[in-house]
Amino acid sequence: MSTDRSNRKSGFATRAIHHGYDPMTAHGALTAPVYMTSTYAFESAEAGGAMFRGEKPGYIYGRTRNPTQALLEDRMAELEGGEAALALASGMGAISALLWTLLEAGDEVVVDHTLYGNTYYLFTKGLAKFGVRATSVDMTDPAALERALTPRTKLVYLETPANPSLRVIDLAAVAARARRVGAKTVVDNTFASPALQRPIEHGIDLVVHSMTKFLGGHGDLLAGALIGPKTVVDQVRGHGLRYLTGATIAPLTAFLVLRGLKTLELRMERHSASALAIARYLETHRRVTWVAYPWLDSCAQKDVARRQMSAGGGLLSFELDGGLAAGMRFMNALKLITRAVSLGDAETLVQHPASMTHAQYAPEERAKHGIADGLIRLSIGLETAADIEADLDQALDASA
Ligand code: 3LM
Repeated sequence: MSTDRSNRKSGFATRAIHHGYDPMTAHGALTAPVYMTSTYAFESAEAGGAMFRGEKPGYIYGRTRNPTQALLEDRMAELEGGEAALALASGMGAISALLWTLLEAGDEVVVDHTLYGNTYYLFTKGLAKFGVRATSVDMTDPAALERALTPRTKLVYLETPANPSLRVIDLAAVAARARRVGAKTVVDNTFASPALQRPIEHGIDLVVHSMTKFLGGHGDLLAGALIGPKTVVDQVRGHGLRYLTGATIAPLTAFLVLRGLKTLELRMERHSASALAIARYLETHRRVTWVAYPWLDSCAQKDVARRQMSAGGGLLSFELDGGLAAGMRFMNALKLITRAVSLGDAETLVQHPASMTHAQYAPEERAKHGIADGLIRLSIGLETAADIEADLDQALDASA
């Protein structure tokens, strides 16, 4: 079905529901088919050979491509405003397939100060084994990034808002500086999702996602994505996915992410509205020492956030008076809110980064990277906001 019946570009939600699929190509089925197949028949022996040589288009084998996956890829490229996309088995699958494809021994990468724990580990421990050097800088200060760039810098990598500190980084400022030394920029857009922020529109080259989170949206799958220039996406499919990782998304998982995308905009609006209300509530609570949320007036990067995001998203972090011990009592006193890692689900989730998602960092590294030991991260779900707030309220009282 064409989503563009006039010259006017369809809105985000319309494209998230319709882009790339015409029911008339599949017996009128409203929902796109799930192709549960590992391999594909060749019309002739010669045709198979031609497909392997890249002379004839078509599907060969399920590790690199499946029609349900292809629809998800078309839709993700459309929503992020990129030329092409690749869907993979997990966020870490997407990140590692990309890095292993683009980097080689002797290359340097510059990464932001605060990254998801396993991404940090991949850069500082994983890639180091293969001769790639990662330098970490505070990219909220573009001058610090500028000083760290060298002629050997191949990639500049960041998350914004960052996990778990919610620091916001100026995408256009990073893109401009990296371009001067010919380095590619990669942004992990998991926290915002394309409904709230599209890094490519700000000059960023490549976007990665953990689709496990807001894009899937229901806590029932693991998946990842990479969006960017077709040449790079093809290269990652042909190397990073095909033989460096084999991190293939399952057809049924691709279907579930497509289903999640249909309600993405609606969910992000609700996640953001509830998270802002709760961030404001926490900020005024006598037991809370500080709250990090991009849409708060107290956010140091609030102007940048408002320039490049359309709402603050569903994540917030805070610390209690009494630090770590008080935080643990608070988490254990929660009744509605679930103690669990991950984020972007319908359920509100709470976790302690220092001992959970960011336990990969050594304690002194966490301190250096702005991940306080007492920091608590909330992923605000889709429940009635007053119920989330009431649970926080009773747990804050109980943890005093
Ligand atoms: C978490 N994060 O709770 P998968 N990029 C970002 C992420 O937050 C994550 C990934 C990539 C969490 C998962 S921690 C044990 C649970 C910004 C994951 C990796 O491979 O799909 O999990 O994505 O913060």
